[in-house]
Amino acid sequence: MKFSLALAALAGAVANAHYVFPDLLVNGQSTGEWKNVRQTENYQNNGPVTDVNSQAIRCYERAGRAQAETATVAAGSSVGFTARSAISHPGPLQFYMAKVPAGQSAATWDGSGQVWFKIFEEGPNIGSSLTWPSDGKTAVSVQLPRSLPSGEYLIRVEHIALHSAGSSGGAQFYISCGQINVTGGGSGNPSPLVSFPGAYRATDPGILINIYWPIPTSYTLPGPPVWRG
Ligand SMILES: *[C@@H]1O[C@H](CO)[C@@H](O)[C@H](O)[C@H]1NC(C)=O
Ligand SMILES: [Cu+2]
Repeated sequence: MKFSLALAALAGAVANAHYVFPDLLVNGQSTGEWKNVRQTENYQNNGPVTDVNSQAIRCYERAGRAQAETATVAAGSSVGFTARSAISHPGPLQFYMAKVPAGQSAATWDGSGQVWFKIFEEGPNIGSSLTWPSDGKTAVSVQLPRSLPSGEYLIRVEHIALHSAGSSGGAQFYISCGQINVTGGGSGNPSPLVSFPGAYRATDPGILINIYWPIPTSYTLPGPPVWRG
């Protein structure tokens, strides 16, 4: 009994430092909690994904969740996510998107295959220590490229916590996927395309890294280069 109480207390302490991305933001306005965002496995305990080769690295969605709805968003709009309670670990922020294949819908498509492209990446400011612009934020957003073709997409937010990343498997991935229907888009050709899992290795220099000592003089974001539209 004492043992389980101690474990429960420990779990509580750890959960407080973790976070989830539950609400979609369209032009800064929340559309509701887990409404246009697929409910994640960690929706109660806020815990991270640590295995880059797991299915969870894609959207971390909870088996048996209620189906999310798809939000209509104009190309060029700001789309983002709330972070609950806040991004409380140091690390990079990235956004990816994947176009839903013809004949499928954002509500049910699983996001498999070499379909994901990166639309945003944010590394550290490097000085006498690394500082991360996302630190402490309760919401994060990105502008959708105006040349993005119209249609349904998954949009994936990813914050990688690097405080324990000096040993393999120590990086913590916080992920959500939103479902959007882009209107008024263009004729861009998003690339390069990667898969999740597949895009990352546990040994990537931006994933297996001691961010404290020796103080890094550079930082390499994991994944493909950003598609600039
Ligand atoms: C996406 O937007 C198009 C154009 O307005 C519309 O025809 C289609 O029904 C929408 N799909 C969804 C799933 O909202
Ligand atoms: Cu944490």
